[in-house]
Amino acid sequence: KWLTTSAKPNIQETVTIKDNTYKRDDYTNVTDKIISLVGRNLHTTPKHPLSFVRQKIVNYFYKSFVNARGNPIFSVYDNISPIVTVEQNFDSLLIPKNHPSRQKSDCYYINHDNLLRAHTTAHQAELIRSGLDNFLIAGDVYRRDEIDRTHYPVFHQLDAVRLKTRDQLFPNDDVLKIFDNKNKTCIINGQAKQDCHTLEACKLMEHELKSTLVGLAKELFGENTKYRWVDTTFPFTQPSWELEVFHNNEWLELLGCGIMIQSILTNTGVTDRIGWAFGLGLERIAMCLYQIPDIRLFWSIDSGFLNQFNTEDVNKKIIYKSVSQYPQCTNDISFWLPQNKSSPYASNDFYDLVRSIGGDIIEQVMLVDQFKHPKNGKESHCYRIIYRHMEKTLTNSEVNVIHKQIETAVRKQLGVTVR
Ligand code: FA5
Ligand code: MG
Repeated sequence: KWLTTSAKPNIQETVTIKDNTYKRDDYTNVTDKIISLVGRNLHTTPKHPLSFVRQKIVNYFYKSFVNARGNPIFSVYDNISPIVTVEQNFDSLLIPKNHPSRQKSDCYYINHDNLLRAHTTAHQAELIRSGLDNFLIAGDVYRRDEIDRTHYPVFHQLDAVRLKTRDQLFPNDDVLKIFDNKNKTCIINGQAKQDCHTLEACKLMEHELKSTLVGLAKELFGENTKYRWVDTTFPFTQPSWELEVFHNNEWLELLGCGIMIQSILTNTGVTDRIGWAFGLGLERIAMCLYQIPDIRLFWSIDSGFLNQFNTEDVNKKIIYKSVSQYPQCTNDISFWLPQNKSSPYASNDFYDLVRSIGGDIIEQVMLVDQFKHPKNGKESHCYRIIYRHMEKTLTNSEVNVIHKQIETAVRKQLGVTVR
């Protein structure tokens, strides 16, 4: 008896995700609600809209890049565990130690060393090290963020990497080179190429990357799709761009991309290739393609949603028909923030708590008022919580029960004083 109890791990000191157990520490902020979503694999669920979008993109790459025998050259990884190390998610991509994307307020950390990946780019270095030149990675990614119709703490990304040797980049040419050590910084259209690359290698890669992605946008949204390139920066590419498409009268950011920073390749042992890479979000594309109004719907197990995608044909034109919009219920909550300087209050902690308790009936949480008392310096926040069920009308008393639970939980767990 004595033996069995002492051999059991203390539940409070560990986190268990998909049969793996991790030690908790002061970095642990992953919630039970989030853990419950690990392994749903919507991107590979048959007849799911996110799976259709993944298949359409994979098919486009299969047909666009073939070898001399007509076989696809891209391989696809869509089943890699989302539990990654800090090294995979950040260090291997040269993301600086003080970069905001590493903050506890933005990521779901399991502990100091492990987190739920914040992008599928987390796997690019290990796949390159394993010897691959052309691959796609699709998977679920986890970010602490605001709550509204286009943001959910779990969404899905698809990344691509393509590496080319000198001979592949400049076929039938003996003179042109990828690398040039003497070359100085060179600014093209406001963006510097990497010093180690020749201008012609960088430009040729940019051209293949951009024409591939414009081709993809047209494949998904139609030949007449309006698009534009926007300069941006990522720690792991240079130059870097975002592709935006014009949809429903607004510009929508589809993806980020660029020429891979050369030292990412040399760190994996690749010294003779130049690479391009991109990462896109599957939800945004699916929301446009099928006119799905709210990102929570992808998680619905209601037949009213799923039956509308009940087809074997990934290219079938489907327009989602709203199962009539059920009414919203709005309820505000105001509280004084704790004045503990060592663990400062973060809105994302509140958003997670609301999501943990209210689940998918939380449509949106807005910070509607902030106030600092002029005399005692105490700060208060007022949030508006919008409740709406996707499949039925919520009653006031149902909402009140949950709202009360939220009040109790914020008082206990965040140390605030509800006003
Ligand atoms: C990245 O995640 C980079 N890893 C992309 C990348 C890969 C750049 C390789 C260069 C080379 P970003 O955070 O911007 O970048 O996200 C990429 C795409 O994911 C966005 O363009 C968007 O389509 C989608 N996305 C980002 N955040 C969300 C969100 N909260 N909800 C839904 N989709 C999102
Ligand atoms: Mg972005």
